Amino acid sequence: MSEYFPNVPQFQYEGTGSKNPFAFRHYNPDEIVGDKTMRDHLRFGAAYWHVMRNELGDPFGAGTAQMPWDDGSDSLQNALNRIPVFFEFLEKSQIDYYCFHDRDIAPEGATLAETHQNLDRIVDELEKFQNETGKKLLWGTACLFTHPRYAHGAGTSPNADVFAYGASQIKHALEATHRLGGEGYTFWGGREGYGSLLNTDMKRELDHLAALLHLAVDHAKKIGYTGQFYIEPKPREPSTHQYDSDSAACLNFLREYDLLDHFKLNLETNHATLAGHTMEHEMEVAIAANALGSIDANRGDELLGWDTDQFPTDIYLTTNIMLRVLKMGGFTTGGLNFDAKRRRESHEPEDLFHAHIGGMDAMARGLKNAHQILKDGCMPGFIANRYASFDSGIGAEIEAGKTSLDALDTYAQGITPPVLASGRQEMLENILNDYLV
Ligand code: XUL
Ligand code: CO
Repeated sequence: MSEYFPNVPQFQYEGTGSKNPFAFRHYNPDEIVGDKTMRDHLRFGAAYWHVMRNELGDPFGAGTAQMPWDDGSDSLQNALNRIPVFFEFLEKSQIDYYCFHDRDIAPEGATLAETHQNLDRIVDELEKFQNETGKKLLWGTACLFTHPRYAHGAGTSPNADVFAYGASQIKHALEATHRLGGEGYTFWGGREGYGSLLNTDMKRELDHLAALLHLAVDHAKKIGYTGQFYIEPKPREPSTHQYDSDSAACLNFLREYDLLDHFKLNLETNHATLAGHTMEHEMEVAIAANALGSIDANRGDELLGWDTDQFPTDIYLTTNIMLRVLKMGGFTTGGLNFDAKRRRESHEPEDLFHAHIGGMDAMARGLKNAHQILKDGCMPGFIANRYASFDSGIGAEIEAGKTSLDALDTYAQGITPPVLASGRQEMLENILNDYLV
C-alpha cells in the first residue's frame, strides 16, 4: 500500500509505560474483556467527512488542513485519489470500520444521472479497497443538507421536487451502502426542521419526513438490504429547531409513524449536550425502548455553545458510555464512529492520527472501567436494591398491573408512613471515581 503518511507507523499496543505517541496504551485490539475482544466490543469507525473532507475552516477563516494528496478540485479523479489515502489511514490506525455521506466520497455531476454514475464509480473503488484490506462499512448516508437546493430541508422541504431529489439521492446512497455490505444506514436530520414557525406547516413537514423514511424502508426490502436503519438526534444547528431533537423526540416520532420496528438511534455525544442532556441520559432513553443502535463518539466544549465535534478524551464520559453499551449487551450492527474533527490549529496530516489514537485509548479505558464496575456488581447491585420493594408484595402487584386505586387505598391506609432510604448519590460518585484508571 502506498505511503501518504510516511512518518506514521501502524499503531501497536505498547501498554501504559510507552511514550510512543503512535502506540496504543490502552486499546489492545485482541485482548479479551469479558466475553469478547476489545476490537469486537468497540467496533471503531472513522468518518470519511472528517478524515478526508474536513478542511478545518470555521465561520471566521478558511481551512488550514494540509492535504497534499488532494488537488482541491471537485473532480471524480480527485475523489478517486482520496481513497488509497483513507485506507492507509484506516490500516495504520487499526480502525476496522468507516462511515460516509454520498457527497463526501463522490462529487455531484452536471446532471443527477451523472451524479449517480460518479457514486457508482467510487463504490467500485471502495469495494476493491475493502476487499484488499478487510475494512468494513459501519453505515452510509446521503448528504441532504449541503447543497443550496436543501436550504429549506429535504424530506421537510415545502418544494415537492426537492423531496423527489432527496429521495433519488437516498435510493442511490442506500444501494451503495448495500453493495458495500454496510451494516447500517443513517438519517441525520440535517435541515429537517425550521428556521421560523411563521412560514412552517409543522404537521405537514413531519408527515413528509415519515413518508420519506417509509419509502427508504420499502426500498431496502425491495433490494434485499437487511442492515439497520438509524436516526441521529440533534436539537438544532443548522436549523433553529430540528424535528429529531433528542432520543425521546425521535422515539415518539418513530412510534407515531409506525417506524419503530425499522429504526434504532445513532446517538452523538455533542448532540446530546446541545439538547441539554448528558450522553448517559440519551443512552438510557434509547436503551429503555430497545432502540440504541450506534454511537457517534465525540464530545462538546462547555465553554462553546455549538457542535465542536471534539475527540472524546474524558475518561469519566467514556466509562459512562461504555457502562451503557455493556448494559445493553454490546453493539450488534452499531459501533463507535468518531464523528470528530481536529482543531483548526492541528492542521498537519499526523494530527489525524493523534486525534484518533487518543479517542480509541479513551474509549478502551472506558470499556475496561465499565467492565470492572459491572463485574464487581456493587453499583448495579445498589440500583437493584433501591427498587426491591417492587420485587414482591404490593410492589410486584403494581408492576404486574394487578391492582387498583381501591386496593391501593385500602393498602395505604393500613401501613405506617413509608420510611425512605438514602439515594447515596455522593457515595456512588465516590465509588465511580475509584474505578477511573
Ligand atoms: C452532524 C452530524 C452528521 C451525521 C451524519 O452534526 O453528526 O455528520 O453524523 O450525517
Ligand atoms: Co454525527
